[in-house]
Amino acid sequence: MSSRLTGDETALWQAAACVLDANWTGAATAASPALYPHQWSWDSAFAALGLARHRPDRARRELLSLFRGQWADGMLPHIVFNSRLDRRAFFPGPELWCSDRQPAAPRGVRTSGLTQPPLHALVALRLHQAAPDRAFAARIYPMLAAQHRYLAQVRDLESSGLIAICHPWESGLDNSPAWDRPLGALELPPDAFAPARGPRALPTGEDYDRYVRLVTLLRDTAYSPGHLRETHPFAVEDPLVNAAYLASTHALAELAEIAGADPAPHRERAARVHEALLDRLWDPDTGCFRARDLRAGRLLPTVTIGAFGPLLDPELPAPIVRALVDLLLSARFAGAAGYPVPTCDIQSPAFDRGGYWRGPTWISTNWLIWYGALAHGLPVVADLLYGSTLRLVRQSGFREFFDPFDGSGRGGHDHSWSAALVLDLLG
Ligand code: 9WN
Repeated sequence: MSSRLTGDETALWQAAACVLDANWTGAATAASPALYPHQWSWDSAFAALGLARHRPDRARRELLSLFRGQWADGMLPHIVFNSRLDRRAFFPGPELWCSDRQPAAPRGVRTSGLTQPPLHALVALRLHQAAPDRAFAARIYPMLAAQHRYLAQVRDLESSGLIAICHPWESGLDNSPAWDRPLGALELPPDAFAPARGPRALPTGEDYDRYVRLVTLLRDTAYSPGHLRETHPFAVEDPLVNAAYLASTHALAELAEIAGADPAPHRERAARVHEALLDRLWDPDTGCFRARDLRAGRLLPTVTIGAFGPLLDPELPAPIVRALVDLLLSARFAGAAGYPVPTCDIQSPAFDRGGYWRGPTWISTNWLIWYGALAHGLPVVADLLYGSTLRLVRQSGFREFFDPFDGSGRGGHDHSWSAALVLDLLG
């Protein structure tokens, strides 16, 4: 804990550290004790950032434990199931994915068959910068390189440089209005049915049937690259996912140097992703980034929090940075929300202040924008994000998400990334 914290900040720091301690399973951090008792991929990356401030040895174990779930083709799954938990602890559990029947999946650990925003190399580099450990860097580098190889070889569906998600869950922003069109276009078989899920039901109904339908299509084709490229109905290049990929590709180049490997291929890839982000996802007419639906061949209409993801690109041209800041501070986002940043444009008909990723403010997305703003030398934006994020947890605790107008807490309690990222913010 930093010695320059005020008494109030010290109390917040200690409360956040308690949440991470309580959610530690012995090898990893449960994303949320009651709702998400397993290890989720991007949650784990965020948890590691908090652990680095609190228990650095656990931060490294967190990442290594996640990579136990890595498939032989490099795919890093979005859930690594805790085998000690009852199989009813979470739906959908391991049975939906059948990883035990996939030749590429690891033995002895059950996982999902999807991935999530690849923030891990960025986080591994930050761990190294906070407490240099060459042996850890050398150990994790090949795993990260394999993850990135998989993304470049299997997920760059149009050889554009950008990676595609093939399920809303892969974005981390499950029910974001960004996915309404491609999800709505998905045909459901007449008997589609998804069982009710565990202790809460968000999102539900037809959306959920579609999520399960997409998994079924992937699983029944053995998660094959050919199916993804040619026929899978949901294929989207998302600005937030690709910005995370870009930031991690830069970090991977630095980790390669630390590990004694060649950074050049990562630098080349980063240059390509940067170009493709601008060419394919920047919409000059509306002055913002949008996700691209590869199946329909067009940009998706709703402006969401994903639009700000490219602030993670260190080479984003200054006029574009300015346009993003204007949008962020406008009445469509932070300008109208008492507790920014809402996850959807407030003026969009799809905005829903309580609707999970359709409006509420989340600590994870606030942290990403804060981090990008700092890197671009935008202290006003960074301070706004820092202040509003701490206000949220002071007022409502380490909740899963928050009402963007009154800051009330929603969803799960003691959510790991809400605690971890507050530790990182407090420094
Ligand atoms: C699906 C664990 C995860 C987060 C996601 C969040 C939610 C799962 C769900 O919880 O997703 O993977 O069942 O809704 O949307 O970002 O990683 O916290």
